[in-house]
Amino acid sequence: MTQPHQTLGEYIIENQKTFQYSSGELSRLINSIRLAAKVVNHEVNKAGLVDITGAYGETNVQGEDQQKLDVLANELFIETLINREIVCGIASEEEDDFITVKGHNENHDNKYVVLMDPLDGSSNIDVNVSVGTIFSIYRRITPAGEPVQLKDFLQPGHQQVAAGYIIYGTSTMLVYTTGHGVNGFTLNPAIGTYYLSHPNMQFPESGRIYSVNEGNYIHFPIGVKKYIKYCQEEEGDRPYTSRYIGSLVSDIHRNMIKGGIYMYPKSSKAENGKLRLLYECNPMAFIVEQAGGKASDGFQRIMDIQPTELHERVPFFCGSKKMVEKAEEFMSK
Ligand code: AHM
Ligand code: MG
Repeated sequence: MTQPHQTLGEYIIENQKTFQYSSGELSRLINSIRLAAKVVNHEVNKAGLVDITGAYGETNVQGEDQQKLDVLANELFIETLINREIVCGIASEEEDDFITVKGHNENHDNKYVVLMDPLDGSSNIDVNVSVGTIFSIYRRITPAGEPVQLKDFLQPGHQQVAAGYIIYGTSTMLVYTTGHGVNGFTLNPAIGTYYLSHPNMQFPESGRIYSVNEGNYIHFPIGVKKYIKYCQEEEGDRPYTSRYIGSLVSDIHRNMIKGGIYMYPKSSKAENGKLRLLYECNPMAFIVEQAGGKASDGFQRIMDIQPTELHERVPFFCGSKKMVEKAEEFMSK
């Protein structure tokens, strides 16, 4: 039962027994993400004070400008996970290839792999707009004891055992699921503790917000264009409100609380859209579905897609169930 002012630490311990395999390993893993997130939060918050923002001069594997805080967040999460010896592998949006991690006594006995986008929406940092961290956890499919392999990372999203995000916003929140609903914890920065502030988060079945980069409108498929026009029509509870931060975690977090749809469709400029299946879409899809929403590529469930490469991209539509269904209806025509 939820108690008032329950901390994340208490919640993790209390709910450990609900995991299918409750060896405590997953709890320790989530604990280390919680720790790294606090450090990243500290860095993000002081970004305006120290000369830490701005392009780092390198580009990441997708050829985009990488910013200093991306690099820092990436290092911090990887370091924490390696030091705690609780995963067998890590894949990150900021790394070309996956990282093999050795466990205690240099063995390969650990069971979990973590995939993450250490700092999503980082182009927003310079302008003091919310950014986020996204993580996704799977059990390895290759036998423990051997080094982790690519196939351990290329699992469809429905195999996730946990997923979550941290939103560095007006307050910092950690929202995650282990397949038993979604819970949100807010950081009290004065004492460095996360408290359960949003128990059992639920996506409203329908909503009145649509979130899409309309600057790409001309390049969208006809079905998407028609759905956007539908959102803007004067009828019933429409027109809907347009809200787009350009920071995936923030846009979805808001829509989960208020009701809405987030879209990053394919376009004539980018045939699979922009977002990455493994680091962004699958973890967000798991959370969205666990909160009663829906996530699709416009035609099929995101979490049923069999990944073929680490950095693959996929069109993404997620949010209130009825709204995503409506968008799919327009696309199927
Ligand atoms: P990033 O991983 O390089 O930060 O890109 C992902 C971000 C999402 O947070 C956001 O929803 C989207 O890119 C915005 O893209 P655009 O500027 O094309 O609308
Ligand atoms: Mg990203």
